[in-house]
Amino acid sequence: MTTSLQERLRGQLQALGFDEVRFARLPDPAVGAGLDAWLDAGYQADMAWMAKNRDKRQDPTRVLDGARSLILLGVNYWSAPSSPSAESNAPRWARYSLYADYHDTLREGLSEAGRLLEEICGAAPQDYRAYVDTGPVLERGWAARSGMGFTGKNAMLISRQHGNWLFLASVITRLEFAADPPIRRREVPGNPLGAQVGLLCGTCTRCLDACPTQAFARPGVVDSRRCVSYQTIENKGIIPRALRAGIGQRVYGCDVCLEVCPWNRFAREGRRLLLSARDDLREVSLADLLVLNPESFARVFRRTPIKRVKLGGILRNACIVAGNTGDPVHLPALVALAGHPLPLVRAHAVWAVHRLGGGAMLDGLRAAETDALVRAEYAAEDPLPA
Ligand code: B12
Repeated sequence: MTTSLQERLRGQLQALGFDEVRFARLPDPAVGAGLDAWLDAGYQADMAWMAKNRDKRQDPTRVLDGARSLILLGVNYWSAPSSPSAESNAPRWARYSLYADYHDTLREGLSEAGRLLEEICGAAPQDYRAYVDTGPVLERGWAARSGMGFTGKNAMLISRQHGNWLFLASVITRLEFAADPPIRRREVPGNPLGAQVGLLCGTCTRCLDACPTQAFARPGVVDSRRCVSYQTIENKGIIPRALRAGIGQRVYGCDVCLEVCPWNRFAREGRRLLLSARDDLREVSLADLLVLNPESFARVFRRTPIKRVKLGGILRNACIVAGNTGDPVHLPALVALAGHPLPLVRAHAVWAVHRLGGGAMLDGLRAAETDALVRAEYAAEDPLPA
């Protein structure tokens, strides 16, 4: 590709709403070097799909035969914090979830990107594949390789312009583009990820220290089993009792290791050309969440990423948050949830009721409980035979 065509493409993609547009050349085995160790340690928890396409994830040319380049795209989703909710125990949402589902909105941008590749660079539709999250591509590693930023000790791709508030997307293509250089190469001895982790972090360890569940196995390496983001979003089952207090008020995802990063001082409000804010979600109170039913769940969370955890998941998380408030005002709603049709919800409601000192309110339900997981929660609270 000539430099002028590559730069024209970059400019048009930026105009479309991609704040960062960078290029990398394939292959580069260094990018996938840490994946085996991560999977072998079991850090993917129950995300079996992470191990399934291991070879493809390590080498995008196995995803698209004859691929020569990757286009790495970043969308700034930072927006200044709005005034805090009047409710002191308001549920906290991962910042990214307060937008219409980025998988949908960025996908529209990616189909435009495909059209530009065809128009400007003469690509045929079979010459490229575009992904946001959805493909077996190590988006952060490749983004670091292309110099979009560096991999922080918090494992995030940190940009010097945007901090860690970038959504990433990628296009694998058979076209040949000139690679953008990584920020700087440096080996970090003893780090299994090899290159570059924490490159511009200096001695800062704020993210590692702030993690409420000690999820970092080492700098740059997240053990999903301990990560609040994994537990509240990806885990479909019981959340380990030992982690529940650390979840605090986080009802969906966790931004602690992002929020504390000093590089965010450079972040500026995004253009949001490819995003659609859902500020209405900030108004949803914990009390609202605890009485969600299938209809209200579908209505409130329509088109957001939160819908993926389904009603049972959000009620489960809300029970934990309610238990963590220490506020007995939530007891009536929690006792009602201890009789919910889903055992997953009942189990966490039982925990929360006990945590708020209302165990005696469950005597009738306890006697009638038949599900083994829920009975285990009763037994854990009160070791007398259930
Ligand atoms: C699985 C997954 C998770 C899992 C596991 C997280 C993890 N640390 O791997 C869970 C559910 C826990 C999770 C949580 C979150 N996630 Co997530 N997640 C993914 C997903 C689908 C795959 C990540 C993956 O491959 N992990 C495996 C490990 C081994 O890979 P890795 O950490 O990326 O490390 C590699 C590189 O860093 C590389 N490397 C490091 N430095 C360098 C330098 C050079 C030069 C080279 C060559 C290579 C290299 O070595 C490693 C191995 O190859 C990606 C989307 C995608 N397809 O990439 C989104 C993604 C990583 N998640 C994202 C987000 C936003 C989050 C959350 C912030 C959500 C939230 N608020 O709750 C948290 C953050 C947790 C954290 N600190 O990592 C964004 C990150 C954007 C960014 N700026 O970094 C992504 C890219 C989604 C997207 N399309 O925007 N996530």
